[in-house]
Amino acid sequence: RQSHPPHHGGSPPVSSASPCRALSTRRQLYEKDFPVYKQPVEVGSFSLDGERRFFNDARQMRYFVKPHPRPNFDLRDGYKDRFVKRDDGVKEKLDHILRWILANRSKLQSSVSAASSSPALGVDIVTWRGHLTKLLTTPYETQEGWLLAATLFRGTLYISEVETEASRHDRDNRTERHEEMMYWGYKFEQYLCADDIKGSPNPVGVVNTNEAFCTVVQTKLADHKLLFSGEVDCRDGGPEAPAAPACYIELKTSAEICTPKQRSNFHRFKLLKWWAQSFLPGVPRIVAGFRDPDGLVVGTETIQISKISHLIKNEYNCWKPTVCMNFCCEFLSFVRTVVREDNPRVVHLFSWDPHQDVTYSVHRDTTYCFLPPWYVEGMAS
Ligand code: 0WD
Ligand code: CA
Repeated sequence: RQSHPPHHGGSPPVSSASPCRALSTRRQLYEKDFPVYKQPVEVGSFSLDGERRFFNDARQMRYFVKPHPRPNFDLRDGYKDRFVKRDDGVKEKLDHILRWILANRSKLQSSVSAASSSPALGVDIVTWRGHLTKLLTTPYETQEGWLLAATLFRGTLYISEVETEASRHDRDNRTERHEEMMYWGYKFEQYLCADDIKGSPNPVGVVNTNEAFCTVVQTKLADHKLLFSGEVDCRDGGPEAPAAPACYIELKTSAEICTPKQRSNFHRFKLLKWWAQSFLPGVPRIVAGFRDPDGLVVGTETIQISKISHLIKNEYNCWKPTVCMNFCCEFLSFVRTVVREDNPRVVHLFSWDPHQDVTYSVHRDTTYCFLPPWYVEGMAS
């Protein structure tokens, strides 16, 4: 049995008796019943254009076009001459979501009473879907830690990621091969997506990773009312397609699977990340492209999110969806217990490294502050 600090020496992971300073990420603590997770409802969407400008509409929505069963997509095509890459040194924090909230405040507040104890927005947590994905996979993560900044403002907790030193180092030291492989996922999207409902993909166009279509969903995890946004690759534009988010399709690429060992690793590591990311916003399926080492897509497969838990059941020592969801839920409870001061100038920085507990530090009027003045002032008027 692993040793761990005495202040949370057993279940429950957060002690209510003494002020809690840390949260355990040990898997066994979270092997409980699956928590209540309400069907996510899309409350809106927004778009970012080729220059990363925000639009309060769905102009960047794309439509899925079913590929040939044996496609011959060359994912390397255009990397040198038809690629506009987003500047990932620019940290946008929650800005786009905050813009969306200000523009759509009336839609959110309408159902909320004027009682001062309830959050003015009618939600407990605002964040990116990607940050929640990291929380879901934390009990199984052995490589990369994270830093999450939290601020309580008008009764709502905002959670925004801070880049770790290690991640900054990796970003500054990517190999040319890695840089190119990061392009492959976007190129795959271009082969499968049309800009118009009756259009066709344009594989000779420019890939611009500034462009994004993001859904905004509302849901509830146990007693946490969540509002989050996530980037969506495309939708099913057919006449039978269900309403959003059920019509959305996530596109992924992965190395071709040739051996039982590769299949097992795919189930144990990649499917965990894929499941967590799409389960959160209620995206029901993934279209995966399997590529060879030269970036040629040799086959595609549709994966239903609801079938992933069955697919992995035969893997020894595999991940469990309930552990992911219970950990995320306990982390949000932990944050809400710790962060009590309602103040846009205060940040609690939650920090986690693999094989460690989650800990935090408090920062007042520092560069960790992430709620911009235009948002704080916009919410006051
Ligand atoms: O720290 C972050 N992760 C931040 C993300 C900080 C500030 C902004 N963002 C936002 C961007 O506005 C972007 O549009 O990330 C948005 C996507 O958010 P998400 O859906 O919550 O992120 P995630 O689920 O991690 O990624 C979804 C897709 C990725 O697709 P794949 O299939 O590779 O998972 O969004 C892209 C990527 O294509 N992506 C990003 N785009 C912009 N900025 C980022 C990022 N930092 N990370 C992933
Ligand atoms: Ca994708």
